[in-house]
This record gives sequence, C-alpha cells and structure tokens, in this order.
Amino acid sequence: MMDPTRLVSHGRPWLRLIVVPFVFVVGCKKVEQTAAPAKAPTIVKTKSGIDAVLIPAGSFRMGSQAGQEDERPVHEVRLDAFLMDRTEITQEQYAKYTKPNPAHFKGPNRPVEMTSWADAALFCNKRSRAEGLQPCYDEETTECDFEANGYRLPTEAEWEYACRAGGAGEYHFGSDPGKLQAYAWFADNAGKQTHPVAQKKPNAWGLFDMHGSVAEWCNDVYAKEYYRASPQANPRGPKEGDKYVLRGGAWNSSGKACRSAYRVGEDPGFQDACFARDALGFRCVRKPSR
Ligand SMILES: [Ca+2]
Repeated sequence: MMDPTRLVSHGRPWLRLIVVPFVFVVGCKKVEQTAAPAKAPTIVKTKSGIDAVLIPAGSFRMGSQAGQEDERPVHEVRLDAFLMDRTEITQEQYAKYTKPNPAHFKGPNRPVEMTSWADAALFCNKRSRAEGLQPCYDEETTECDFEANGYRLPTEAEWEYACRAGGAGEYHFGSDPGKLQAYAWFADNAGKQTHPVAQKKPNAWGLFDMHGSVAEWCNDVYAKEYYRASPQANPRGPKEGDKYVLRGGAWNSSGKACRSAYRVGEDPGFQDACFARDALGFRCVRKPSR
C-alpha cells in the first residue's frame, strides 16, 4: 500500500497550494485564428472506464506573444504521442481509488478539486496499479519515470499542445474571447462554482474543459524563464523548484487566464490571488498502448 504521507514529506511543500499573484500585462490579440482542420479524435476507453484521447505526435509553437512575460519566447516544441483523459478527473472517478471525496462542490460528475499536486500524483499511481500498469511516480522522491507505461500528470508542453489541438490562437477555438462561453466555465458564466464536466464544447481533438472549470496540475516544476532554455523535444520542465505548473484557468478565472498559453506557478510563499483550492484539479496522461 502506498503511504500518502511520503509524497508530502520530502522536503518540498507539496500540499501548500497557494498561487502566485500576477498582473496581466498585454491584452489578447484581436486577430481571429481558427484551429487546423481536425480528423475525428481517437477515443480510448481505459481499463478504469475513463475515456482518453490519443494525442498524435507532432510539433507546435508553444507560448504566446500576446500573453505574460513567462509565455515568451514562443518556441517550437516537438512531442511524442500520448493518451490524455478526455475530461478532468471527476469526483466519481477519483472516489474509485481515493476516499474521502475532497471536493468542495460535491457532485459525481463534477471535477474533483481541493487536490494538491501530490494528491494528483498519488491518484496516477493508484490508477496505474489498478490497470496493471507501471506506476510513474517514485513515492519516496516524487521523481517521475517517463519510461513507465502508467499514468502521470501531463508535462506543461503536452498540456498546451493538447489544448491547442492544432490551433495557433489565444484559445483552441481562435482568439475571440467572446466565444469562450461556449467552451468554458469561467468567472463570467460559472456562477462561482464548478459544473459537471463535458457540458461545454470540446476542442478539435475532443478534449473537454481545457479552458476553465478547474485549473489542471502539470508534472512540471514552474520556472518563469524556462522557455529560454527549454529543449525542443519533449520538454519536461526544470529539475528543481518549489512551484508546480497549473494550466487552463478555472471557474473563478478571467477569460484571459483561461488562454492556451497562460502559465501559473503554485508557490507556497504567496497568498492565493487567482485560484482557491476548490479550483484545483487535474487529468492524467500515459503512453499509448503498443
Ligand atoms: Ca480545466
């Protein structure tokens, strides 16, 4: 059995979920861009019953000229194929491997929230074992084994690539913030709470709620200047750091904070300005089956 204290006790403040406050410096581009024509997404039913999408290998331009400083330089990234959960992990899915339900906004089909990075990593390992796959996370050191065939959190690059689904705009559907209501629960329409997953339109690859709903933990340590030194192929973030990346914005976020390239680092040294714990969830990825 896994000891849930191990991932939270190894020198890093895993469970202190406080997010860096920041100011949005540059406005969105007004130029409308649309996602590339998409083939029908390949949906895979995983053994735990959770639908995943086969994300094809490929390249994309990561970051945004229109966003914050930490979104630049925009740079080319190449990624291997991976499977990504079609929705955020719901409370019903979470309860299959982890009890009690930590969510503030209760509902079986609502996304689980109040989850730390460590909670998310532990869920990945539990799900891997339940599906007969190799766990990715070392529960002593929190290191992620990218060669294991089990579940892990997406890298920041995988998350943005999957969100964009071939689109180069500020959102996966283009750059018109007026269209965001059709694709996302965010501050303008969420009524200060979460909603069941997959009620809004998906992106071109069939992924739901990549913008808004709950902000999603990525595997990467956050570094503001990481894009200046990021490797081109399968970047996995800095080796050291106390913050972890959250992506996609949440039910309490502005439309700008839901953009595809928008980055947040969780930092235990700051008071929460953008999210609350009940806005933090995740979805899993793994290698495609051979
Ligand atoms: Ca989300």
